[in-house]
Amino acid sequence: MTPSTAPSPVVSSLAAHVAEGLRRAPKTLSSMYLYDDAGSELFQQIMGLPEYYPTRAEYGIFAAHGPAIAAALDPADAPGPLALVELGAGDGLKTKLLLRELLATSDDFSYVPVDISAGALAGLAASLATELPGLRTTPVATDYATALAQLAARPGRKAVLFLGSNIGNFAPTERAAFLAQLAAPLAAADRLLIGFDLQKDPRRIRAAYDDAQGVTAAFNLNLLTRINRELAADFDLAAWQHYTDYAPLTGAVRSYLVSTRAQTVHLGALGQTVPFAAWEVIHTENSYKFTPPQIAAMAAAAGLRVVATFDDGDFADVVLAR
Ligand code: AVJ
Repeated sequence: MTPSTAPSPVVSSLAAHVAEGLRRAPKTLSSMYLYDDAGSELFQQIMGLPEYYPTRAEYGIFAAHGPAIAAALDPADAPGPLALVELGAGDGLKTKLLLRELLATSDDFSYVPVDISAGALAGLAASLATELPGLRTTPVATDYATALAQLAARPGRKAVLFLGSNIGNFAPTERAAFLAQLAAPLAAADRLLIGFDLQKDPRRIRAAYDDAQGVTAAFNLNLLTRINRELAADFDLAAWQHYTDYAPLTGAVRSYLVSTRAQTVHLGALGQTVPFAAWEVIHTENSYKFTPPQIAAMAAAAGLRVVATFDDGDFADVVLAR
């Protein structure tokens, strides 16, 4: 197979990551790799599902409190141009509410959407060009690690958005480290807005990750399709299932790909053969749910103070500062 374009850093890290993750016990793959262009499209569909409440909850919070959120991100007395940097921007549907607000109230601001999916970013840039033609937009297609390094090097006032409970993907130790890295480059007038999905009826949470139409299953299974394509592997999609559970004691939703029979998978690009026992799983995603006291404790541990909280009982958007 002759690739038509040079592999991006994200693709070559897929190879290293899969090689390592499938040697672990339990076998584990990072949810970061769920978002190839097909995966990003499936996630768009997930956001519209009746069971998947977080996107609608956060959209509702932005629709109800747009002016107050904008004011918390862009304090009236703060000098200089503002860059709104969004990690994991996706389709930007919720963010557009804030962008409209800031365009009306802020005299000099620009938008820097960061996403791992170039396809999702291109769609976002195109929709912004028609819907908010006055907005200066600089999309960046990269992963969080690179985005954090760029953030630290960026001069000028900034407000960082990390919406949609993307923070729930981190295991607790990684989460604390990530928050500390987000906090480090913040100056006094800079802000950080994080969306946290809250602990609630466990059945509602579980249903959000195991929808009746099977879109979430397709999203998770797409990881195997991606590995087949990009790493010349031979996962038999008919022998894998999506499974997810919610543990109220830890707040963790965990998603898995389950091998429905004993099988051996070849990863051509890695020269690696991986055996799976019947019903062995690959852990593919964490989606942690939080309580308000946990959120306060995490912020404090990262050296951040809470500027404002917008909480509808299902979801909380928290504005933080150093
Ligand atoms: C985009 C990471 C916030 O964990 O809720 C949705 C991804 N996975 N359904 C989440 C997801 C399965 C989503 N985040």
